[in-house]
Amino acid sequence: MPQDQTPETFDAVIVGAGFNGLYQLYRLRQEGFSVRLVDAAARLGGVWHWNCYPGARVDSHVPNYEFSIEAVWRDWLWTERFPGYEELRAYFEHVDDVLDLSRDIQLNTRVSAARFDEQERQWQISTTDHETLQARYFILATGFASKALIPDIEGLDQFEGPCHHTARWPQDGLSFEGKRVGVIGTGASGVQIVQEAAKDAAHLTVFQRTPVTALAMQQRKLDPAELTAAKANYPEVFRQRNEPPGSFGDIPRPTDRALSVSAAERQSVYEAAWERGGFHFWNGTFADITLDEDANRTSYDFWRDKVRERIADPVTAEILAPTEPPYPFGTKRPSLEQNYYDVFNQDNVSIVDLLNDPIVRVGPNGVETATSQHDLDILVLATGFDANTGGPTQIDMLDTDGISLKERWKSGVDTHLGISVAGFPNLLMLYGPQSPAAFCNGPTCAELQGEWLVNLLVHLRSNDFSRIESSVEAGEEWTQHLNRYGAATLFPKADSWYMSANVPGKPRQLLNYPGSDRYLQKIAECEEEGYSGFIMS
Ligand code: NA7
Repeated sequence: MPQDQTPETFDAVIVGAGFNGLYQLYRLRQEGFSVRLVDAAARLGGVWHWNCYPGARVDSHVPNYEFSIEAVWRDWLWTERFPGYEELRAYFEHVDDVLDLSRDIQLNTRVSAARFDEQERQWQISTTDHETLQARYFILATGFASKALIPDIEGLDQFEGPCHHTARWPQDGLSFEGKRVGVIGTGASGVQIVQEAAKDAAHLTVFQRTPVTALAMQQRKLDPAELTAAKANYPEVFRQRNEPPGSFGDIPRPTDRALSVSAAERQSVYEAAWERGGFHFWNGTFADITLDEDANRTSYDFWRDKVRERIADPVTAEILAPTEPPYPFGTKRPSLEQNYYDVFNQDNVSIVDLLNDPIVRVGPNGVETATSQHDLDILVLATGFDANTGGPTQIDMLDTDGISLKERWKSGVDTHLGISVAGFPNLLMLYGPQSPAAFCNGPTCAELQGEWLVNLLVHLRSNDFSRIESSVEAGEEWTQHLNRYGAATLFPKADSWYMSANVPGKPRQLLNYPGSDRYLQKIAECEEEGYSGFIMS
């Protein structure tokens, strides 16, 4: 639309067509708000549009990673316990069909900037196509993994073959068959793509900086009859998921401490969790795994021994699963694997330990490390994200003093409840920095934090308020609370993206609230106190 025409005006503009943005659209519309949802991607699904590399799949098992809305789950059958990106994309189409969302969604549209008009109490939101939208409330549902992290490696742009970040994978695919493939990075994306590339690459070289503590996925095909029968219990499963402690309805929160039971009992708890697969081993063993170093060590040792028995070469085993923990178990996100450790026994797969043999540069033909040249046809960057803050700060937004959000957060993030930033009136975030985000299953958070936000907007409307802003003090208090809370855990001991430590120069700070139940309590208290920390007018 030409700039001189009057922009379309909405009660709310939402950015992001993942679980959070879609739920918010669905619910706000039900409450009678006019809403437009905008997403840069060509389809719904958020990360599942961008992450279409071979092997991309979710790490939450069925039925956790889906909406608890009966009209949506009733007729939807997953085929695998941990669905892959194609099936997830189909699920989002199903959600769209059932909830009739697309009529209020604008795809292929990237929001570039936003300014708050104090007079009108509205956000003016600009897109890269020079369109402007107006909205009273500007809601960011940009997720924690929307800005890919391209590593700063000398000569990376000189590489002559295809070179792609996993989250910017070509939508029409890329074959590894008969190619010499290099993968930099061994987080969840690296693990998944390595398993696929090992199948048909002529040679696969994995460049590992920090070992991942990948857990047995225990993937399996789902039988439609079995799944249909299981739905009889879905209301209860989702009730458990959506009530404290929440997150995964079928992983009961453990209460025992690891060292308060006998070694034999501990071993059997670990074995059982391992057999159940997925995050059971991370979240479902003992209460103090991410709190106490001695307890933590017992889980690391179990993991290490479990993994090492599958790796033939002792040197490779020490690189992949070192005798001493590289960081406390579980303080970097444990990926899920199917045959990750086995592929290193194949003749066509090798690993480079970057801690001892760092990358010096990338050249036209491959990667040069301190000791060797690795010739490659394809280079994969599985190097992760500018997590948590990358989404919001990609939008050029100014606070009431004219300072950009990016500038404001250069020295550290300061939000109220991970939802609002002082100086940015009527800007609200879902799944944002300093909320549980990556510690809370996406759809669960979308529904629980999402409902809270819907209530807030209804409250503002019924009180004839048109402006809401959190106070500076509330932001400082929340940051201190989160820092204190985090300091009582082992999370600060790892250089993880939870700690913002994966991006050079980013202030070290825990950006995900470790405890979705406690968080839910906090936002409920805020609401009960008439939205404490917020100034409404
Ligand atoms: P992650 O988990 O951030 O993994 C990124 C990997 O890339 C990790 O192994 C990093 O090593 C490595 N990395 C990053 N930069 C470099 C450079 N410059 N050189 C070598 N290696 C590097 O991202 P994923 O995409 O795998 O997963 C993200 C999450 O999204 C996932 O857990 C799901 O929850 C969804 P490091 O550990 O920093 O030493």
